[in-house]
Amino acid sequence: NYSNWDYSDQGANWVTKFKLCAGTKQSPIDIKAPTCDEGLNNSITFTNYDKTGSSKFTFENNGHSLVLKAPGPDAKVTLGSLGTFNFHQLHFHWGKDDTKGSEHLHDGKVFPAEMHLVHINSKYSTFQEAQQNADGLAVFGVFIKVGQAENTAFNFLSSSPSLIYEGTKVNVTQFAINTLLPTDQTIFYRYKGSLTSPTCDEIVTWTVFDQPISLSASQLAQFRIVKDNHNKTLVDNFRVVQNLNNRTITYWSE
Ligand code: SG4
Ligand code: ZN
Repeated sequence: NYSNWDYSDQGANWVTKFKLCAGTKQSPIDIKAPTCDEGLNNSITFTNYDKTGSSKFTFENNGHSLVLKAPGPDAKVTLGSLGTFNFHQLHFHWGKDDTKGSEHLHDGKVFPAEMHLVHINSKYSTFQEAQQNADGLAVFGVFIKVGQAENTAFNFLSSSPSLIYEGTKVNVTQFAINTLLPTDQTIFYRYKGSLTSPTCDEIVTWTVFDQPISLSASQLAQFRIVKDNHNKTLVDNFRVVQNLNNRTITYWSE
């Protein structure tokens, strides 16, 4: 299972136990907008992101995060010449309080939480196969800020009291995934990086949206009641930012 690493031992321990975590193309990073290259003629095409299915999502506590899993590869994204990627699951990273929680930073700014939508390259049939390849995954990152209003697209978070313990799960009626995204999905940053937790494989094309989404304070509180793989409150489940090294970030604004 997942109990052989913790967010609290990410300093020396991850690198000792999981060699890939010492790589030079690691995630997350601080996205410094002024240093980015300008991208051209690229767009994200969403398929079935607007569809409500008859099957169910499962929403589950895996001891490191809350994960909403798709029943099948219905929703997908095409990233121009990079190919088509099937939606697999989404999960969250959050802080103990609103001063921290996101994995990526935006010009040094941290957000209270971040949502990751994980997609598998359609040329691979399993996650394990994708994990062997540099073009295996496309993960979308969405910054989460605190807003006044409840975000009704995230009503499924209200089932977190049933997900206190690692391994617990509930069914959620399938809804259109695009309701979770920022209203403007045409402004984003892209770079090549890694999974942000062990085994830190450098297999991810990251797309981080410029616009944050909002959750209410009480919705953010719904993350902070669940417990981790040691039965401790699951908070601060984010990795610290990694060096950019010899990488470029590309910025798209239309
Ligand atoms: C968190 O540990 C999630 O719980 C994992 O989700 C996720 O693993 C991991 O972060 C790394 O993913 O998008 N942050 S990330 O780079 O998505 C994967 C599950 O294990 C493979 C389901
Ligand atoms: Zn993540």
